[in-house]
Amino acid sequence: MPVPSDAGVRVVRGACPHDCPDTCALRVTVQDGRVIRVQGDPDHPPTHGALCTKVSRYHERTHHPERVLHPLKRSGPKGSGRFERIGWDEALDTVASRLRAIAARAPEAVLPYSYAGTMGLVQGEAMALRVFHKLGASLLDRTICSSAGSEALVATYGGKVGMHLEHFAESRLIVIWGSNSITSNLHFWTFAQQAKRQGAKLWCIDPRRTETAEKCHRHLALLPGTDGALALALMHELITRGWLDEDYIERHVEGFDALRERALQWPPERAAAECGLQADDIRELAREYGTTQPAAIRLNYGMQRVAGGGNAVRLVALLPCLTGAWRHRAGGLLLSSSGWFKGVRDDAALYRPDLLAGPRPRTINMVTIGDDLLRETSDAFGPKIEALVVYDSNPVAVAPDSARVARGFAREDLFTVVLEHFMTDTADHADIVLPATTQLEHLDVHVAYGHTYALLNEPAIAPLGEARPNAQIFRDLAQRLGYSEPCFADSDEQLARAALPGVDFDALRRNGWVKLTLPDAPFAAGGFQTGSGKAQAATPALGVADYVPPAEGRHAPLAARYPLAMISPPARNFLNSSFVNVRSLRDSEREPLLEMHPDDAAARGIADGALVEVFNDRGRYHCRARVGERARPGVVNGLGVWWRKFGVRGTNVNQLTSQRLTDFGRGPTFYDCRVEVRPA
Ligand SMILES: Nc1nc2c(c(=O)[nH]1)N[C@H]1C(S)=C(S)[C@@H](COP(=O)(O)OP(=O)(O)OC[C@H]3O[C@@H](n4cnc5c(=O)[nH]c(N)nc54)[C@H](O)[C@@H]3O)O[C@H]1N2
Ligand SMILES: Nc1nc2c(c(=O)[nH]1)N[C@H]1C(S)=C(S)[C@@H](COP(=O)(O)OP(=O)(O)OC[C@H]3O[C@@H](n4cnc5c(=O)[nH]c(N)nc54)[C@H](O)[C@@H]3O)O[C@H]1N2
Ligand SMILES: [Mo]
Repeated sequence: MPVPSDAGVRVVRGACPHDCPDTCALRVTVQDGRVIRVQGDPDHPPTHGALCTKVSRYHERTHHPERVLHPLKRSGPKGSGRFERIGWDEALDTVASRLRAIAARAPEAVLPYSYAGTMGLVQGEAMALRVFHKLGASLLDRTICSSAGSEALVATYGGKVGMHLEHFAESRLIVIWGSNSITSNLHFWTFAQQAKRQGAKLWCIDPRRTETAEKCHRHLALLPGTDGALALALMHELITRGWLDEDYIERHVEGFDALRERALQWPPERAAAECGLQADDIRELAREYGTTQPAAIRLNYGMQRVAGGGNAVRLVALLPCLTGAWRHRAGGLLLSSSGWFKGVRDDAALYRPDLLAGPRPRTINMVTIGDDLLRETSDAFGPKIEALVVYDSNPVAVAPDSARVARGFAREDLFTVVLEHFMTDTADHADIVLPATTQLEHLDVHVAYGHTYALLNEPAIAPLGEARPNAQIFRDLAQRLGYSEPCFADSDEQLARAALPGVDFDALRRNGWVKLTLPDAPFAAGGFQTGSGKAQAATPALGVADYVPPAEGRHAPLAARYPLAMISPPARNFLNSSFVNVRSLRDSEREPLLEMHPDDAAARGIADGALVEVFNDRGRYHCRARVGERARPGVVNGLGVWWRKFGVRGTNVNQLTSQRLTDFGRGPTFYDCRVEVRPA
């Protein structure tokens, strides 16, 4: 892949690499080897020429004075952040020899840890998984975000599929459920606004009064983790008022009788008590949802990070099947569109699971890294984790129960390699830091989970300093490990072509993006991706979808000592823990905050702006109280995800969250967390 020349001003086609449903098409302006502007592609329908504040500052991140631009080796105690510069040869030789020595005894003692720092198919897992498969390293269950909802959606529709983003513009009723769209799905919000201007009614279901909730006509601020009860009460009303599409149910829904029986146990009064809502508001939403067509639901992952998150997604996903909303292209539901790409991808060609020789290695869940790094060798667990290779992730900041995570990363006997752009909380704990390129410096291809376009990202500038693309770092490592299969020599362009055999690569090169060819109203006549072609309300293996209350809800014994529920949703100017170190964006967020309702604050003698201690049995976290109506009574909002080292006392909100897993998908329960607050 030739790197473009440095002279003059050029505009290069790119794609936003971040973990966000929008996956924007970019136009990157380069002058004299520097990126001077990053803009949204006006021709790409979902992007519509607009970018979020963060990504329009992407060049500030790439050309940041604190970029890690050379390999580093630790020269102080773990976590001290003291490092010295070394060359690539020394760095790669050290990593290869340590991994080889450990793998010779116990390959599963090596663990890769990665998530979606980049969503690119080339710089994400392609070469990395080939290397770890060949090494026989432990497998990683990549569950930290969406696996509860994803598995639940697959259980219901047979795939991670839903409405087309663009069709929300034609909906008459939109329910925005567990999503702060203006913060985390801005390009959906554009279409919702279009619908609103044409008279559509917008409802928002979110414990927090977000900027999105403020702009909807109605906001139901339910207690976290109670969405399943609300969905059942809506069904109760649809059933008892006769707002069902009996014909659609008869032909295209499996297990409705069992579901009906469940829903009849949830009159609005019962759900109102469980959810902390008014029964009349539930009735009103049910009436509007049951009598308006086309009606659309934008569900997002915010509501599935609780003990019953999977069942809640099953229940909500069944609503449009009961009213026949799917008959219209502007009706139905969107949680994820990523399953639509199945037909054009070839994951086996990319990730080469065939390189896994011998017995299948054990799987470690990334959510429980806090506990797992502290485990000794045992029959049940297998070998103690001796080496960790982290890329595209910042687990010391983003994983739950972070006091334990930090303790694990501080182990002197753990060999830790971190591929990064910056000295994050995780990189501070590395033995070897390897400098990685950013999206502006490497080639990649992308699919999306909030729309149905594949995208290409061309490198805009040459790698800065001695940074290398992830794929190249793993190629270099494979060579030092003596791996001679031809797949370890594949170039980035070969990987890009192998990733998406169903997409015309030359068209991607010409336009920057290609739209998938899909039916307009995918389930108008059923045709779900399940075995039977029906949406599944109940299956023999899973039983009927049901409400599973939060593990740390109001009725949990823990609630006596910790009377407040805490959620920790994304801050608008950060993306998880990315961008926290970009000055202009951090200045907009100012400092770590806990939003509290005035009643809860007054009861504890806490004034707006006071320093508070938020605590539970897992730890304590200090931040500023922001007293106001964004928080509902009984719920506090600790906006995420700050770097610990920018925190008041070197911690962040994950000091409080638990490693407990969801009912589906072995996912995290970040928003199922009880705390108490006192003035610090
Ligand atoms: N600016 C910005 N954009 C982002 C991100 C970011 O950090 N910052 N993160 C990205 C990532 S990783 C993802 S996964 C996507 C999706 O990101 P998500 O993490 O799903 O974020 P949101 O869509 O904002 O949804 C969170 C919303 O759900 C609400 N919520 C919390 N608990 C509950 C509950 O029990 N029930 C209901 N109904 N609502 C609840 C929160 O208050 C919040 O407003 O967005 C991506 N986009
Ligand atoms: N309390 C709380 N915790 C949360 C959440 C929450 O809402 N509340 N959200 C959760 C969710 S939804 C998610 S998805 C996870 C996200 O957790 P992570 O996937 O760890 O996301 P980030 O914090 O953005 O960290 C990504 C890191 O990858 C690096 N990176 C980016 N591109 C590249 C690259 O090309 N190469 C290399 N080597 N590195 C790169 C970035 O510099 C950054 O430090 O966090 C979860 N944690
Ligand atoms: Mo996420």
